[in-house]
Amino acid sequence: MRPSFYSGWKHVFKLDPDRDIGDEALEAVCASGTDAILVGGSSGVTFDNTVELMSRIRRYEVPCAFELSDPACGVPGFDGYFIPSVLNTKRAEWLIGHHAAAIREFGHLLPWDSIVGEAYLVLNPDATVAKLTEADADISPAEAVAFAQVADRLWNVPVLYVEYSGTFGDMELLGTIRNTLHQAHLFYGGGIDGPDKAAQAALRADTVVVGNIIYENLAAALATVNAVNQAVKEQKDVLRKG
Ligand code: 1GP
Repeated sequence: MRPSFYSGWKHVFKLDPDRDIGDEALEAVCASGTDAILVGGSSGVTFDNTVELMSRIRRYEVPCAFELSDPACGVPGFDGYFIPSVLNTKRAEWLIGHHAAAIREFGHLLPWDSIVGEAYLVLNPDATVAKLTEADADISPAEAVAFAQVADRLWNVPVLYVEYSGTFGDMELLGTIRNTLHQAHLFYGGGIDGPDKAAQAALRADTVVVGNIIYENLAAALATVNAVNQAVKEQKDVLRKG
């Protein structure tokens, strides 16, 4: 059976171990009513800064998962682990090579019951993750949908993550991708700077990921929790009545 610890998440905050967050802000984030905290970052993530952030988040009841992209940062104690692959990378190691090498070495240590594969579709060429993985982010909507279908239909990935990190994405494309998905759970992240954009994304993705704005405008970040829940509720009401 696949792990499904993430299946009810509508809203998550993503915290970067390589960025500073004060105790008060962290408490506000963890007690905000978000469904989970996702720990991860594209650069500067180490075992030590991951342990430190996890132990601070662990003071609160909110579920906490980790995007594990470097086996050297395999910190135990999270509620779940996502192992990312980049669908549209030009370099095979970011799709499968690093994963195979890590499993060869550490596979016997991995808590498989709480590990989920996460297929990233990186669509902002300026994002750090796009540069790091040499993702071919300037692709047409039809190509993006095709990548999503490979992940969903051919590979049966549990999670498809449409990643626009740093900029707000094409909501029409996100909706199209969602409509083509057969089984994958859809994460959306990128450029959500307040309730309006959070609500738009919530109408199209299963889980909305809010990152950078936490560090820039905490009040706006916190307002996204209610916006997502409200949008999901209104959508359900419409579907029920229709
Ligand atoms: C980053 O998708 C997340 O991996 C969130 O993006 O930082 O732009 O909110 P932002």
